[in-house]
Amino acid sequence: MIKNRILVGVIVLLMFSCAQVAPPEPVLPLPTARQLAWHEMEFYAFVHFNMNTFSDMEWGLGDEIPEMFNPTQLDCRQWARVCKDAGMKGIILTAKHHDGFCLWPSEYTEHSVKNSSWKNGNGDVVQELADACKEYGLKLGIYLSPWDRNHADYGKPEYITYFRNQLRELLSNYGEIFEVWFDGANGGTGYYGGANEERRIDRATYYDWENTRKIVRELQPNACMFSDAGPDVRWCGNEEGWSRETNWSPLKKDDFAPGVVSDLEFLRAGQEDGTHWIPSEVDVSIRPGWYYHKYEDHKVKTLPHLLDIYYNSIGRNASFLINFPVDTRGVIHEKDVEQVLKLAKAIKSDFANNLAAGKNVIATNWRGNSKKYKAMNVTDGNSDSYWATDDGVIKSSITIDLELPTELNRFLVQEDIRLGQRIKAFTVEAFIESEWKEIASETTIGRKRILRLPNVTATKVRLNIVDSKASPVISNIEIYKAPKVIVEPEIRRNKTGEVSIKAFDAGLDIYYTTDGSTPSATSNKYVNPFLLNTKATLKSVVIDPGTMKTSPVSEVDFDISKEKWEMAGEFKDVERAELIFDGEPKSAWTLRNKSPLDFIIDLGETVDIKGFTYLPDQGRSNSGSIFNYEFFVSMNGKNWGIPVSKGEFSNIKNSPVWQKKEFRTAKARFVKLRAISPATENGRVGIAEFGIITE
Ligand code: FUL
Repeated sequence: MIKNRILVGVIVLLMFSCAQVAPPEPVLPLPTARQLAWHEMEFYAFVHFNMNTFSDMEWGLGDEIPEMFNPTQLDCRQWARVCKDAGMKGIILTAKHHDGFCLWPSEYTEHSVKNSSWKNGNGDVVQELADACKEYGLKLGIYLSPWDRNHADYGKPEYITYFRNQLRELLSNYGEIFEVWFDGANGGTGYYGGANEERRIDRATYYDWENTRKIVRELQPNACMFSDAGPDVRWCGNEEGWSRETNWSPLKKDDFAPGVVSDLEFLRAGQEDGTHWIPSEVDVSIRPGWYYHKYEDHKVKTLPHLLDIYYNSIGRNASFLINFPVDTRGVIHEKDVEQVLKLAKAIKSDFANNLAAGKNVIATNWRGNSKKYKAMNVTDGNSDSYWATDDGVIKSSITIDLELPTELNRFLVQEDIRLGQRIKAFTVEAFIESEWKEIASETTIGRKRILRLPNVTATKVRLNIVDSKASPVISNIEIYKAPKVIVEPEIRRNKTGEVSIKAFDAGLDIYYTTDGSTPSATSNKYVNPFLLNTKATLKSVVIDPGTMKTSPVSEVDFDISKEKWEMAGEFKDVERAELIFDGEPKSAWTLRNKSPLDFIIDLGETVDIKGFTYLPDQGRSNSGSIFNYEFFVSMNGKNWGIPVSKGEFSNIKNSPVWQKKEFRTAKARFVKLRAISPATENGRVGIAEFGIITE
C-alpha cells in the first residue's frame, strides 16, 4: 500500500515537472515580424549621392540641369565592398532628394539620370546598387524624398499621384527592399518647375500617408517604413549620432501627426507608456554634411567619435545608420573608408572574446522551476531561449560565475523583445576580492544594451533587475574586456595659457614634452592642467600602463599666451568676438562681410611679430571664410601704415584648415586682420581661432 502511494506520488511529481510551464504573458506593444527582422540589421549604411554631390549643396533648389550629374568613376560595387568589410548589413540610397533629381530613369519625369551626361543617359544608379548589394549579400533600402523642389505640381493633389507612381517604380523594379525612408523635411522655397516660390503644405494631410503607406505594404510587405515617428522605425531625434540611455521602443504614435513632432525628447527616449512598437534609428553622417563637399575632406569623423556613436546607438537599443557622402567620382572617399574600417576593426576587437560564453549561471528565481526558463539560457548563445521569472517576481538576480579573477569592461544584455520591452531599472555588480561592488545602475535594456565600464577584475558578475513592467525576460548576457583605444590625445590651451590634455579612454597615462623632443614614459606625466604661457612646442602621447602601447604623437606649436588680448576697434566690447582667441577650435565667431571688415586686437603688450595664423569656422554649417585679406600692425591702434602682409587664402573654401602667413618682423601692440572678400557665396566670414607668430 505504502509502496503504491510512493509510486503514485512519484508519477504525480514527474507529471508536474514535465508539464509545460506557460511562458510569460507578453507586455504590449510588441514588434511585428518585419520589425523583428529589421532589429537584426543593427548596422547599415546610408548613401547620400545625387545632384547635390555635383552642385556642392545640401538642399538643391530643383533648378539644376540634369547634365550636371556626371560621376567619372561610379562604382556601386566599391560602396558595397566597403559596407560589407565594415560589417554592415544593408545600404539605403537617396534615390530622390529634395531637389527632385532621380537616380533611376523614372517614366514620370525628365529630371533624372536619363537626361544626364552619365552613360549618355542610359544609366540607372538604383539598378547598379541593387546588383552590387545582391553580389555582396547586403539588403537594399530606398530614400524617396516627399518634398520635391523641382516638380511644378508640388503642393497640388497631382504631385501625390506623381510621388506614388515613383514609389511604385522603386518598389517594383529593384527586388527586395528592407527599408523605405521618408524624410521629414517638407515644403519651403523652391524652383517648383520654374515658379521660384515658397510653398507650404499641411504635413499631416497632404501626403494622405495612410494610402501612400499602403503601396509600400502591397509591394514590399517585409519593408519597414522610416519617418520621424514611424510607422515602423522612428528617427532618434538628432543628427549627431546618439539616443538616450533610457530608450523605449514603444511610442504613443497617435499623438504624432506625420512630420510633426512636438518634442524631440519623445523620439530620443521613446515612451514607457507608448502604444506602438516604433524602435529608434540613429542616422548620422561620417562627415559634417550629408553630401560630399571637398571642404570637408579634413572633417571625417575619426575612430573615437565613431566608437562613441556605436555605443550610443546600438548599445542603447537603437540601430546605427551611418552615411557616406559619395564623392563626385562616384566612390566612397578614401578618408571615409579609412575611418569606417578602423571602426569595424575596433568593434571586432571589442567583442572578440565573450568571457561569459558557456559559463555557469544561477538565478534567484526561474519560472515554474522549469528548465525551459533556466538561468543558463542567457549564456547558451541561442537567441530563442531566455531566462524568465515567475509572474509577480520582479526583483531578481542572475549571476554569472567567471570561475577565475577576470578583467572586464563591457557588459552586454538583451531582452527577448518578442515578449515586449519590460525592464525599467537594473544594476550590475561585480564580485571583487570577495565583495560585491555595484559597477553600474541603469534604466532600460530593450533589444540590446551595452555598458562601457571601467576595468574591473571579478570572479562573478551579477545582473539585478530592480524594476520592470512585468517578470523579466532576458535572452542574452555577454561580458568582454575591450582593448583600450590608444589614439593621439587632444591638446588645448585656453586664453590664460592653461594647457589641458585629454585621452579618449579611461585608465591611460598621458606624457608630454615642451622642448620639441618625442615624449615617452620617462617624460613629464600629465595629471592636471598646467600653465604654459610662453612660446613652446608641446608634444604628447597616451600610453597604456598595462601593455605600454603608445599612441601617435599629438603636436601643437604654441606662441605667447593670449591672456592680455582684448578686442579693439568696432568690436571692442562684443563678447562673442573673443571666441576667436579662446583656444577652442570648435567655437567660432561669424559675421557678414561688409568688405572690408576689420578685426582689431589689442595684444596688451608690445611684441616682435613675424606672422599670423587663422583657422576658419569648423562647424557643420561652414559659415564662411575670408578669401582676400590684408594684415596690419600698429603701436597705438590708430596709425596702421601699409599692410605687412596681403593676398589670398588660396583654396580655403575647399579646405578650411589652419592658414599661416609670415612677413618681415615688425613691432606691434595692435594687430588688424582685414577681410577684403569672403570665400563663400553666403558672404559671411567666420573665425574659429586667430593667433600670432612672434620672433
Ligand atoms: C534630413 C534631410 O533634410 C537631409 O538632407 C538628409 O537627407 C537627412 C538624412 O535627413 O532631414
